[in-house]
Amino acid sequence: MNMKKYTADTMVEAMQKVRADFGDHAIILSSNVVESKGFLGLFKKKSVEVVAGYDTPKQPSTRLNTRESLQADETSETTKQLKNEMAEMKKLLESMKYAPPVELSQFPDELQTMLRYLKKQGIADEVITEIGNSMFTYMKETKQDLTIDMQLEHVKTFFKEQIEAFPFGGISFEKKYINVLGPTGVGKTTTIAKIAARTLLEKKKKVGFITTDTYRIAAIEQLRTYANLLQAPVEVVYSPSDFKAAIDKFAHLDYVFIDTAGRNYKESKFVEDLKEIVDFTLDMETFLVLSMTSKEEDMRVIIEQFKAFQIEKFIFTKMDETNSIGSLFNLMNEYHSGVAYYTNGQEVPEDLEEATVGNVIDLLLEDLSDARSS
Ligand SMILES: Nc1nc2c(ncn2[C@@H]2O[C@H](COP(=O)(O)OP(=O)(O)OP(=O)(O)O)[C@@H](O)[C@H]2O)c(=O)[nH]1
Ligand SMILES: [Mg+2]
Repeated sequence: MNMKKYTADTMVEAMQKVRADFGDHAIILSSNVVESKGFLGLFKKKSVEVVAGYDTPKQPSTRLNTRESLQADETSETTKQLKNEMAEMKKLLESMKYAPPVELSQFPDELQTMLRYLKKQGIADEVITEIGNSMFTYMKETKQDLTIDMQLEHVKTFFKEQIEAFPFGGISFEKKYINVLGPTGVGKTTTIAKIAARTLLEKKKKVGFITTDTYRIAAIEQLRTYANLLQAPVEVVYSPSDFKAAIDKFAHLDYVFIDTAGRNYKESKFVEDLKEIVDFTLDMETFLVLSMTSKEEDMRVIIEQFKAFQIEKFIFTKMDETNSIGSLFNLMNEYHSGVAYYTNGQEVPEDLEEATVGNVIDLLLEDLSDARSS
């Protein structure tokens, strides 16, 4: 077997080099992430070291009588090799999936408060590294210290550039049906009641509610309570034909707010149930409601499950119950989706804010003053 060692900045680059030499027949024998010492402990650089090999293929046998046994031998040998290769690739892929954790100590002291703050907020490590690097570069190029206020401006600009292309703001008022989806207990019903109340009180529009949440009596009662306060009609639908009937009944209304049941949407069957009852082909805006108190990884699973729907924007609830909202930025970036509203309390309709690029960035950075004085 011919063997060769390759060093590259990324695994993708390393694999390109391997392929250039050995074609697609290369076997990865080992792979490592190595770290250069860097300068004064700064600029430590990670690179990937791969040892690859290429086995010269055996000459095909012409002896008919041993052909079968030889084939079996070769097949099991090849299968073994393939299996090893696949296990190796799997390991590599796993290690590539996760960016290495940010090492804050590699950055100058002046930047520590800001970077630690972002870390505490739960901003993704690769984003913190990018911010740290760009501030550090600026300091070196201008030979200037960055005061915390300058850093704040820098970070604001960074996030602004990152998110300003995404859609922000509440319902468009251009579509009659407004629908909220999301896991159990995140605040779907409360939030839709808040939005409907605003629509009725501020826009003076005729509104009504449809609920498909028939799993709990209390859920229907909860929505009825809000609807009664607004003197708005409610239809409870158990089937697609009920849904159709409710739509006909609400023909005279300006806006219809559709509340759905919170289920364990990690299970696809609940997602399918939703598709069955609600007619998503209507002139409809659909929002995915997520609670800021949920784990980012769990929210990610839910977002993946809801990819089957055309989700306009996120609605993030329970901002008041957490001090770390980094996941809001991480998820926006990852899924290129903006935010319609965020909610910060249980009061209907008060505790609802229409999201803008500016106010979500302010939310992220508002506790920095505490960090500065500590
Ligand atoms: N602190 C806080 N509580 C909230 C907020 N939004 C909703 N809640 C509370 O969260 C709880 C659940 O709210 P619901 O509106 O019933 O949530 P849901 O998503 O409709 O729940 P299911 O229909 O059971 O899936 C209630 O006690 C709400 O008052 C918020 O922004 N902040
Ligand atoms: Mg509900």
